[in-house]
Amino acid sequence: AESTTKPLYWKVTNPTLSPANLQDLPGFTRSVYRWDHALITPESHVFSPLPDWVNTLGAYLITPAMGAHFSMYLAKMQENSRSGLPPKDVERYISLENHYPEQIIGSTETQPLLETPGEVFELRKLLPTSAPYDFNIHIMDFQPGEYLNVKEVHYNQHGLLLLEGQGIYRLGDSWYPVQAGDVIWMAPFVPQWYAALGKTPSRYLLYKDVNRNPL
Ligand code: UGY
Ligand code: MN
Repeated sequence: AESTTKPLYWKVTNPTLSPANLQDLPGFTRSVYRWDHALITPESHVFSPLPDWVNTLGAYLITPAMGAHFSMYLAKMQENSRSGLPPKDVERYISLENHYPEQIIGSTETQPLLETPGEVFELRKLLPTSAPYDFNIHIMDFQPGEYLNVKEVHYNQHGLLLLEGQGIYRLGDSWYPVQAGDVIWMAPFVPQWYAALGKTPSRYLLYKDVNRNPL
């Protein structure tokens, strides 16, 4: 069991770079905001009431104001909370004539494992891959020590939420230690690479725009 009182000089006896130390250092954050990527870590999350939602606090972590073409946010809901409809004057997705996306309800565990040629991570998709859907949400699992073989550079954008584990994320020329709870925005063509580290598996959730001609 975790003791509630910390030993004397515990910051000295813990490695300087242990997350517990860094979290507690006044004014320090691992968050960064660059033109082609952002890392938004939990100590930077700012919650406020979500417009059009009932009894819900939200933290917008990725929005078009930073260069993204989508938004991603955390919503803290309780029993008496209700979600809001999308704003009327905002087209959320690029629709295709005669193709209609349906409401999808499911869970990660019931989605099949998909082929990932040349890669070792496990992949599940939460949405159908058919034409009506102009994005997908991937769930990617890495065992400790596993990493992306492709040093990806591609036209798609990403919004990432690290659900479990820890590792190193390369974004452009920067290398970021990341842990569960961290959020990343990746602009089109930003070089990206992940290696899962530590003793526990990594799992992340990934928004990716697909199925539309980028021209
Ligand atoms: O599908 C993808 O683009 C995914 N492998 N990218 C990523 O994990 N950064
Ligand atoms: Mn990618």
